[in-house]
Amino acid sequence: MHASLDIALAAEIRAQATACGFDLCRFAKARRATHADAYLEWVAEGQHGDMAWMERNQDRRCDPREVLPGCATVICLGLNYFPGESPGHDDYRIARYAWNDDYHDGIGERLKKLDAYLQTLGGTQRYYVDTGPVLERDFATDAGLGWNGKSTVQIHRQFGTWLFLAEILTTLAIPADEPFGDHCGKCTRCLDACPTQAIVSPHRVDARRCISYLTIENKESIPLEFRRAIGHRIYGCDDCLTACPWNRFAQMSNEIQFHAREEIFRHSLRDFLNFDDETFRRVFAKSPIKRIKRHRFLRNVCVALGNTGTPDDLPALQRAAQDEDPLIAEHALWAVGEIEERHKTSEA
Ligand code: B12
Ligand code: SF4
Ligand code: SF4
Repeated sequence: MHASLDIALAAEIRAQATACGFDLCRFAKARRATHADAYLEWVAEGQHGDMAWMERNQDRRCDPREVLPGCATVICLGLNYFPGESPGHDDYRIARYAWNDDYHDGIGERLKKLDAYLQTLGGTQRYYVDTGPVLERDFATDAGLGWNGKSTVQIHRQFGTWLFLAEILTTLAIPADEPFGDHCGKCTRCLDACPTQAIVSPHRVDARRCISYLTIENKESIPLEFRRAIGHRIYGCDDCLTACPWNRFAQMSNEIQFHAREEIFRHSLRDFLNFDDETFRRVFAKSPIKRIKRHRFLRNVCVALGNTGTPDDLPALQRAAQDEDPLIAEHALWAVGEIEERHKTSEA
């Protein structure tokens, strides 16, 4: 194809991506991921913890051409989800991406629309948001959709860290964009801010130490060594994001769907202990929090209560310590012990 036609095609696809509701659209050449070896090492060292799906399909994850034969371009898309500051009290913290609806649903719809358009151009596509076998941040970095911060979070000069990523693998050959370059400089704020020292070196997170992993992906008991550091975070963690100076440019997302849902912030930690399955499913309908189910959510609530609770919380926790779910019972018992110990120390 003639070069100017290529450029016109790229501009047209970008315009369609904007029309579908994406804030950013850049192009990377489909090839073996630049930092594929970093991923292979990460898995070989067991830093993915129990996320067994990160071990599978390694060839596919390292190279989009293994996912889509004939793949020529990775279309990298970004969506600003910044919902602003916490709408209510600070009794508990929830990672910003979970302040409202699950992004997988809304973004999936947009990708479908863009795919339909690309089909009219003769392209064959696969599209993903989060759950596909794609090293999303590596291709975003190649495409100049921001850069990969030392926290491993993808940062954009206009939106800071508050970006969801998605991509479309396509057989269409679209001219690749230039990388933006690394703009972290000498800063180490994210490494210093991490409560569990999970950013073990620049661009490397040991998921087993990360509060996002411990409170969301981890299905088991939370290891004792991390419980106090979790503080009052009950779902995910944003500390390496909020620490990032590039967020001074962050702007509220245009999507109301990502703004804080009041219902999620209306409760006290202790209230959550009274949630039965039905209440849990109603309050967290469409929210990503629903994904961890009541028992893992209450596990997290017990840890937060253990760290911040007072003797007034003891009766509710003692009841939870009798819960038929052993995960809840064990964490509630731990919380009782922590509050009693703090109380004894403060009385002495
Ligand atoms: C597994 C996973 C996790 C795990 C592991 C995180 C991790 N750092 O690996 C856990 C559960 C801990 C997690 C946490 C979070 N996650 Co997550 N997660 C993923 C997932 C599914 C795979 C990531 C992966 O492949 N990890 C393996 C490692 C090796 O890859 P990587 O961290 O992406 O690292 C790449 C780059 O760092 C680069 N690289 C490596 N070394 C170097 C060196 C240099 C110099 C450069 C330039 C690049 C570079 O190459 C690596 C391999 O490609 C992606 C979606 C996807 N399919 O990519 C979402 C994703 C990364 N998560 C996301 C989010 C929002 C989060 C949280 C912010 C949620 C929260 N608030 O609680 C935290 C952030 C924690 C953090 N510091 O990363 C977003 C991030 C968006 C963004 N702007 O970066 C993604 C992209 C989902 C999405 N589609 O939007 N996550
Ligand atoms: S999300 Fe929290 S625990 Fe995980 S690396 Fe960032 S600051 Fe550390
Ligand atoms: S806090 Fe500093 S080092 Fe970390 S990602 Fe942001 S700019 Fe880079």
